[in-house]
Amino acid sequence: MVKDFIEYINRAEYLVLTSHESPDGDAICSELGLYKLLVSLNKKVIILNSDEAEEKYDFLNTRKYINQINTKNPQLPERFSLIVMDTHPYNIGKAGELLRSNADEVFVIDHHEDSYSDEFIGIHDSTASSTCQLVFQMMEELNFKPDVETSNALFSGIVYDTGSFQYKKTTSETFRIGGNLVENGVDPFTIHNHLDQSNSKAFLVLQMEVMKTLEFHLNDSVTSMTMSKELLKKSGAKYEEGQPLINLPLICKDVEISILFKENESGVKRCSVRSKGNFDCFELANKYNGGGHKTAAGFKISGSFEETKQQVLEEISHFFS
Ligand SMILES: [Mn+2]
Repeated sequence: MVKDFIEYINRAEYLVLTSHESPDGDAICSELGLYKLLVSLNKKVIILNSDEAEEKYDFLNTRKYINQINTKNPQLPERFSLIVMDTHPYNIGKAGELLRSNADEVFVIDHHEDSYSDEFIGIHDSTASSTCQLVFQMMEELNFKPDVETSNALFSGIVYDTGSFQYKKTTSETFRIGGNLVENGVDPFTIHNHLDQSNSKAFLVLQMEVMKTLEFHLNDSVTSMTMSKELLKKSGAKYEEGQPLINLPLICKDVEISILFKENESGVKRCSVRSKGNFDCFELANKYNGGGHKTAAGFKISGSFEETKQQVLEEISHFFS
């Protein structure tokens, strides 16, 4: 798989790395990791996303390395080769049109379940815990040893996508890589402090407000919550900060599936679904042209929250019958 990657970057004059809308920990950190690898190979490379990275990732120097369309536009060459990370090339948000239409070629590095057509070459391993894991494996094959800054990023991305080495795709390989990164100088306690204990007050208020919307369905085995743009405004939190809230109801033993309806500042509505492992969230999201993994998936909504809620609960009810 690394052979394809090497051939791809050797053909490229200039590389642009991008990822999905509202980039999460794995998206940002895998970009940072690959950026460092490409720089070490003397490639011209830039990271350009549709949306800004959350503030809590500032300790990884995201402001220095990552650009955003509209707010922090970099000088792009006329033509370039694109690398899409942690998502499908059609899911890269408002930067998508510019990036796809000016890219000579597209390469994908991803671990989501989505099946890719032959349209795109890339590294796609849905058994990997995270895109950061795939990036680390590529580094190893290319004999690149990440420095502390890069190791901190990769470790953070893995921690984010595995729920601190606990979710379903966590394997001995994930721990081996985690161990390697700690040997490189990562301090897990410092990372925990940055990722889990550095949220804003607004996030805490948002959590309280979203929890007030909690409803139980199907004999308490399913919960739904709604994070509207009004709640974002009321709390002062940013949309991206609301991402972890979907996990809260899963602390309850009766709850198998958690659904979060969310709306960003500009009114784009999404539905996220999480399960404890028996219910296939990807299969559900796929019916609505979304994507993800078995235990975590999501899709965009065109109708109202209420309408989608009824449809989704109807779909899920078959699973419990
Ligand atoms: Mn990921």
